[in-house]
Amino acid sequence: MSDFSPKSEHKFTFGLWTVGSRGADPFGSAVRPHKTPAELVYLLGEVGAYGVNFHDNDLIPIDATPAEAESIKKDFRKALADTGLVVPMATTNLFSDPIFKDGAFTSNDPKVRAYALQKTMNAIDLGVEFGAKTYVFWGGREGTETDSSKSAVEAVKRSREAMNFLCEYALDKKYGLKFALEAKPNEPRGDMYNPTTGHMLAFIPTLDHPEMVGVNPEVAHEHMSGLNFMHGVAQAWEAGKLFHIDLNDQYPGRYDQDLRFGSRDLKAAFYLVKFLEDVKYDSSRHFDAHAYRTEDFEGVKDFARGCMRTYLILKEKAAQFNADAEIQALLAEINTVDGALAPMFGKYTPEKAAALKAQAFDRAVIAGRGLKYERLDQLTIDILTGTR
Ligand code: GLT
Ligand code: MN
Ligand code: MN
Repeated sequence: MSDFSPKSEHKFTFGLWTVGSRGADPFGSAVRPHKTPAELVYLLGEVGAYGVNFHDNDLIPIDATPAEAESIKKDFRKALADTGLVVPMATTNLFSDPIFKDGAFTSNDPKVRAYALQKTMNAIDLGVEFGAKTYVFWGGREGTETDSSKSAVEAVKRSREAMNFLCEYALDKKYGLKFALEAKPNEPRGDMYNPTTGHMLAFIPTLDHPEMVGVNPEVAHEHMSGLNFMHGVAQAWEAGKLFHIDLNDQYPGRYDQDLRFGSRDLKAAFYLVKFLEDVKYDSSRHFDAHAYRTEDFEGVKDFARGCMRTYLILKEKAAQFNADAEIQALLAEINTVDGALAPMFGKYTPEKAAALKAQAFDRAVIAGRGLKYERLDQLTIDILTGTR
């Protein structure tokens, strides 16, 4: 029997807002009672998570007095010590309070932009106090319903100015933080700026400190756009920018579902896990998802255990795929090596260009070869369904 129990080496983390979600949606109120941050840490300890992440206001309500804040922090710190959970990531809530109704860093109102910077600096201090090494930015309200209201170019400039300011702040304080930008195409705004991981990857090199800024791609957010999530993750990885990842699931073309990891598109989840394991991704595997609204807190534990279990099952399936002789033979056949052509590839030289131009290609013969991808895909299905 395989062991699918989570261990610290897997770096499975959950946000306080994930297991703490009370199941409210735009059509109905909360179905689960409030749990304190400390209670949620004990819940995560019980299911075997490695770490917990938070927004400033998941931990400390926006209107808490300094005394209340201290007491919450004390209980939270004790829960972390009791369970051994760590805080690898923290973030700022720049979307819930009405002040952010038209954005935070991209708001037209300089008072809102200034408040967003102040709130983020305080939240960074709080995250660092609990040991966070990665700081996530999700611009939940950075967008529009009507493009009559804002300049999209100005929004990019304002976003850049805010990120540059906050990078300098973290450097000034010697926090050793990495920033991870999280994209989403829409919801809660009609349209959001920097809507995909690809947009974020294009934005980062325009910053003053691109080396400390990467991405936090989320499965659901790219599936909402109809994109292949693993491809975006691979591009971020190749660029050295995969600092963090939000795992969940999502049907394309729907509202933000935040489903249990792997519960909707098992095949996409398989390719993602296989990718992360093949490249030896070593940061948090953060489940940014919610239990169904039908669940009580026992169901929330089922949900959290399910996220981790599915990941580990798919990790085993990936190892099986890599060890499968027939699959590897097919892959070797597909990835042919042609020694005669090798000298024509790579960095341009006029000689290579001339050699390529002189080369004869038999298009019909080359195109006539079947690639056996049907067989390869069915073998993948056989592995995923446990029939192989
Ligand atoms: C919010 C959002 C998530 C983000 C979180 C970080 S908050 O739940 O839906 O995708 O990662 O701000
Ligand atoms: Mn997320
Ligand atoms: Mn989401």
